[in-house]
Amino acid sequence: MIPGVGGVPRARLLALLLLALVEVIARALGDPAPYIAGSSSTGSTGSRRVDAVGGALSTTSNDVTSEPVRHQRSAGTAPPPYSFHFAHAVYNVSIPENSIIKTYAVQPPNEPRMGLHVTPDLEVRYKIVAGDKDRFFKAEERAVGDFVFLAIRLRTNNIVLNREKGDSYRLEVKATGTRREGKSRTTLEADTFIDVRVLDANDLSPLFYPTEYSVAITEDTPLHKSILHVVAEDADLGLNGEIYYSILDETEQFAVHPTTGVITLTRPLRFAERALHELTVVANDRGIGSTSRNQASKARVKIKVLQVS
Ligand SMILES: [Ca+2]
Ligand SMILES: [Ca+2]
Repeated sequence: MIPGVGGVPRARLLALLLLALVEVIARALGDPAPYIAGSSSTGSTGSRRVDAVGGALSTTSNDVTSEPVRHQRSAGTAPPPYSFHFAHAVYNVSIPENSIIKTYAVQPPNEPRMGLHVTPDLEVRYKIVAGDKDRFFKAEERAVGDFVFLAIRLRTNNIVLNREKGDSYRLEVKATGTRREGKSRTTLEADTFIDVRVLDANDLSPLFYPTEYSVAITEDTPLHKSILHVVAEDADLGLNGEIYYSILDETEQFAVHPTTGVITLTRPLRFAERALHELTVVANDRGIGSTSRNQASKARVKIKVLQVS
């Protein structure tokens, strides 16, 4: 039997002891390490928290991960002060050439969103301050919650982006945040760069230069010998500018190499049968989605046959 102490009833003392025992068991089950390693007295609570901050941040236990927060708050650490800045120094966007007015440039997938975190009392404006001397682009702001998105779009001035003239632009964008309190006004500023890549459209046709060719060869010219080299060019990018040559006329006498433009003899020549051959060579690009402006280009080729005595 446990006697009463200092006038405290025996039943109440028993209840208090039981409660203390339950608490010790509960702590030991929930977070056993400090109790195994250290003393079990209530004085160990402070050092237990320090242990959690110093060494147990990577664990997934709810008890342990909540400890650093309580510790930081008790130490009086304030959250970092608000800072008006872009999270990145450079952002990437792209836009197709020949896009119509007001077309928006788009970010590649998984890129960080462009814009600024703001406080509710800030009014934000974006402005392109450098890198756009032809005035193609406009910066726009769109506020969603506490984030003001930065969007880049084409102006309405009908100047058309031409990748063949300029395939990239580095825009410097300045953000201005204004805070009004009564008659006083505070202004904050931040800068970032936007790299704009202009995407190719297959808007050019191959062009022959020259457009007329003539050559004289003897009738005993060996088969598969190179006779002539025609050349066409297309300033588009990749397949849009890769050229495919073919002969328009039906002929078994000559062939043109599809990618080099070299014309070769494929049947023996006979001066007595034909002294002059005329061909039309066509150049197409290999791009898809050709526009109506994009047409095959043609060259005239004259091959004179010389008699062998
Ligand atoms: Ca082309
Ligand atoms: Ca193009």
